[in-house]
Amino acid sequence: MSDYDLSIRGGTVVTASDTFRADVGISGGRIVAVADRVEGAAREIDASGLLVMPGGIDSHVHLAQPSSGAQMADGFLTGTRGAIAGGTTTVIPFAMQPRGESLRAVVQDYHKKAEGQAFADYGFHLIITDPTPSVLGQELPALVGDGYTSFKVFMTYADMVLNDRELLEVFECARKCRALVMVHAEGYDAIKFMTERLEQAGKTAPYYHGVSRPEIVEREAAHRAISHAELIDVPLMIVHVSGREAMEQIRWAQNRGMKVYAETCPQYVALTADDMKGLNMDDSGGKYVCSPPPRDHESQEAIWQGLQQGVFKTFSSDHCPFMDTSEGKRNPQARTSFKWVPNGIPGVETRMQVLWGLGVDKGRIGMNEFVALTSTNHAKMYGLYPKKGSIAAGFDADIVLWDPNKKETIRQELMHGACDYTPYEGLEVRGWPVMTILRGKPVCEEGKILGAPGDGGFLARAISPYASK
Ligand code: DUC
Ligand code: ZN
Ligand code: ZN
Repeated sequence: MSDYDLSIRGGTVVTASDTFRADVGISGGRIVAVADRVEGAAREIDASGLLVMPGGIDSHVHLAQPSSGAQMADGFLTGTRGAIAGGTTTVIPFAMQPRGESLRAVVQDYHKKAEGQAFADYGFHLIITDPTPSVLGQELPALVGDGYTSFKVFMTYADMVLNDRELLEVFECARKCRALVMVHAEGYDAIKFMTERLEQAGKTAPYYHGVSRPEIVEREAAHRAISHAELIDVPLMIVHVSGREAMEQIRWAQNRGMKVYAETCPQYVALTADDMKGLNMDDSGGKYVCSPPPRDHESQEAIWQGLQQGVFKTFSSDHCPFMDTSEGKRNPQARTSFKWVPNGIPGVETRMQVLWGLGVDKGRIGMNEFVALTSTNHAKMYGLYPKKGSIAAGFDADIVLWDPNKKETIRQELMHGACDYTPYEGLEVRGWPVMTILRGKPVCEEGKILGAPGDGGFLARAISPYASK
């Protein structure tokens, strides 16, 4: 009998706080030893020259989510296949409540979509679009008790927007049941107004998507959400922050001692509004349409400052993939106006490489910050710690072996999801995942998938320590 099922030997362990040389011993899917020497394993992996980091946790992805006018490119199978190929072992997608439907039914339906399909572990956030008395009084508190401990609300989109009264009611409910509220902060009326004016002027190409929702619109909504949270005295997570304007509102709240947290994403450090250019509908600008939209180089620098200064707790992909075909980005309606181009871009497989390549390799952030931003803080924020998110005895053996010297050019032919393009095509990076291990099982090596659908399981999550006042 071996002492361990698997050992990872000779590597450098990197956690959110430390970097040190150690072997890692794994038994029963868990880390059981982190020591100078771990010997006597049934299988040994030589990690010399590699970094041994916690598997990525991507707490903001959309898989198999219904969307008007276009079908999402990834379900659980292909989306999580991309995740493991990119070094991510846990994802938290959204179970979205269409208006008029019961939250519980939505969650059951979402479980059916995921069951037996996933290559990575997964939890669910909820999306609340219809905060009826029964949703807020019964369904939501019961679901929080069952491990769906966070939910998102929208301040824009006709079919999802909540008005101020509804936001306050939902925040009050979150406070009572200690759920963590995530907010999409963009103001509905301002976007609608801007869109109408642009369309009247014949400005309908994808580029005008960005013009219709400038940073001011995001800043206003962020401030409004923060004010509502202060009124109710509830913590808040503002997701997909795109630039300086909203970030300054968040920093202002944080400096006042408020529990306002923030997330940013690869598109806000690697893309700009110019990527949506091409002034007619046949150009490929739609491939970069997401919300909030990518901004400019000055905004990218602001986001780096926020990452360096701790304004942002998490770096997530906001993976929301649509094909660049008539089924997705170029659907017939989308060709008539930017307002119909489905909002979202793929990114779950490239999130870690973008942050390492542009962040760690360029000296903007350190390796420990990288681990915090891509794994540990997600686990802590969303009730998965101390099961996920670090390399220490007792944690699930979710590990990425990372080659900090491997140069690669991000390109579609390397991808493992179902989407037909990557918005980061041509980006040259140094730093790449060479092996991904899920609960002690190597599931991807050098881009080759070794895992199987169903390797990943559902994670009921604990109450977030960040959600409590
Ligand atoms: N919000 C997201 O979180 N993802 C994609 C589109 C959007 O509006
Ligand atoms: Zn959003
Ligand atoms: Zn999203």
